[in-house]
Amino acid sequence: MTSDAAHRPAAPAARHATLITVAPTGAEADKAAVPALPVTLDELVATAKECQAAGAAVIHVHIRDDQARPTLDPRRLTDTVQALREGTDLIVQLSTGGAVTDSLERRLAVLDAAPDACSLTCGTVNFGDGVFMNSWPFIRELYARTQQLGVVPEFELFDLGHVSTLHRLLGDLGAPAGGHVHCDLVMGVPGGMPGDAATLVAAVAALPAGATWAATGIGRTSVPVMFAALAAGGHLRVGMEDTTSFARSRPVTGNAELVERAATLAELAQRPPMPPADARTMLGVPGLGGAGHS
Ligand code: KMH
Ligand code: ZN
Repeated sequence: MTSDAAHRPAAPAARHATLITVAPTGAEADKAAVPALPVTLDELVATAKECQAAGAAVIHVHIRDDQARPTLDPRRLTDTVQALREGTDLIVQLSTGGAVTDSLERRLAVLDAAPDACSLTCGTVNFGDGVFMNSWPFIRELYARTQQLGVVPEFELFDLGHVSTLHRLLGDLGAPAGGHVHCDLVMGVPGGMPGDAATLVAAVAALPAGATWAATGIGRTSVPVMFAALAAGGHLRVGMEDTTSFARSRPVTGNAELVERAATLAELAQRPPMPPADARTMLGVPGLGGAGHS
């Protein structure tokens, strides 16, 4: 299936640098089991600053409540966007996926916090023992809202069928806010596409023409997916949302070390980390004038 929605291809410079997204928290890891997980606003901002210094340009954000449980509380989301803008130059991408237990209304309302960007998953997927629900009407409604509000979506693709749905979405509703299509292949979720090079190449071949893409491998697929993505000319997402082990029997000590490793590999691939300002240009995210943006 193809889509011919006109959208802006990435500038050539995008091929010479690596966009690194950090996903520091997620909705699944348990703070009690993973003490290094950033769950408070202070912890999140501190992590964000470290990750920016290490080479990240985008932060994919899930937040927690006072008991460190995942939440989509509107006030907390707004405060989080503001604090990250004040403290960093990172593109603030709020998760609209939340946790598998979140209601669709709450997930749609995430956009009211006015982030720069948001995740937008293009289909339902088994997610461990749960089901991550993304029906076609929900995907359409969420996408239309991103267009109305000018929030730049990142299309999250957990399976090859999600790529077909992305084509359908662009064909029906046109180009995204910002004018450019950027995707994230989320690989190795139990229930989704496997995290290996052959699957990555197949998924990339099916993407809309001119789209840019990153990949992230869940758990032990993290490192092989990183190598495969760099070899295929893609960008990277890393973070404790996706893996809490740095290596076999070696827990992650903090998100910054995952970003540092990604940045090192990107340098070796001769595509060094992309600064946040260049990432804004590539993705079509407007610049901001806050304290973190001086
Ligand atoms: N926590 C997963 C159920 C997203 O952020 O948009 C969904 C997820 C995707 O993490
Ligand atoms: Zn997420």
